[in-house]
This record gives sequence, structure tokens and C-alpha cells, in this order.
Amino acid sequence: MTKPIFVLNGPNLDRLGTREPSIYGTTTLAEIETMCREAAGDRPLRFHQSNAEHVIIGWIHEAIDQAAGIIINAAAYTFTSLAILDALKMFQGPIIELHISNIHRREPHYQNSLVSKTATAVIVGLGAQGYPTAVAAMLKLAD
Ligand code: DHK
Repeated sequence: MTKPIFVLNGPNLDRLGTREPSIYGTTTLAEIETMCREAAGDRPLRFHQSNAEHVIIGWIHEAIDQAAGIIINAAAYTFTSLAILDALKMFQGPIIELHISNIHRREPHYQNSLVSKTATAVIVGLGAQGYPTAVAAMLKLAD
């Protein structure tokens, strides 16, 4: 069975579409999920969002046993969660860290990513388009 790609989204991303459109655009998370599934083609893909750290860690644990690769926009937890970093460090496959905005030109508290310490690659600043771009890259990286 072909292993799925996991696309994991963190807090407040369920508000995309109306959340700070000048920073995050107006594409909703549901539309982003559709873009990811189109980019994945026949490759199985799991797409999840939670505002709860422990729930995201639960999906990373599932990915450790089942996934070919992880694409993660941990949102604010990117800069605060050692627990998410520790979970990701147990994953043997490729990890693509993704941010809709270019975090490196934003406020200082958005500039020290813990996820980057274990990510294979990082995509920032492409807006919602970053998601299908990450899926296309993961199709090449993952077994
Ligand atoms: C999303 C968030 O919610 C912020 O906490 C991050 C990220 C940036 C994004 O650009 O997708 O810092």
C-alpha cells in the first residue's frame, strides 16, 4: 500500500479566509486542502488542522508509523513547542516546514523556528500556493 503524505496545520489556520487577509490572503483552509489533493494526484494524502498541541502530536505519532512524508505548518507552535519538535525528530522520512507568510521578514517572535531544527526543507512566503508546491516537492522526496 502506498504510504500517505500527511499535511498538518496548527492553531488559527482554521480561520484562513478571514484571518488577517493582508498577511495570509483570502484562501480558506478547505480550498487549500483541495489544492493539496489535486497536487497529490493518486498519492494518498491526509490533511488535518487543530488548535490543540496534543492533537497535532497525535497525528505526528501516526505519521511515524504510517506516513511517507510530513508537510507541517505548525503556525504559532513553530516557535514555542519543544514537544512538537521532539515528536518530529522521531520521524524517519522527509519533513517540509511550511508557512504562508515569509516569517523571516516578520516580527522577531516569528523568526526562531524550532521545527526548522529537524525539517528537511522550509517553504515560506508563497501564500496558499506554498501548499501544492510542498506536495509536489514531497512527491519527489518521499519513497
Ligand atoms: C501562521 C501562523 O499562524 C503564525 O503563527 C506563523 C504562519 C506564520 C504562516 O505564515 O502560515 O508565524
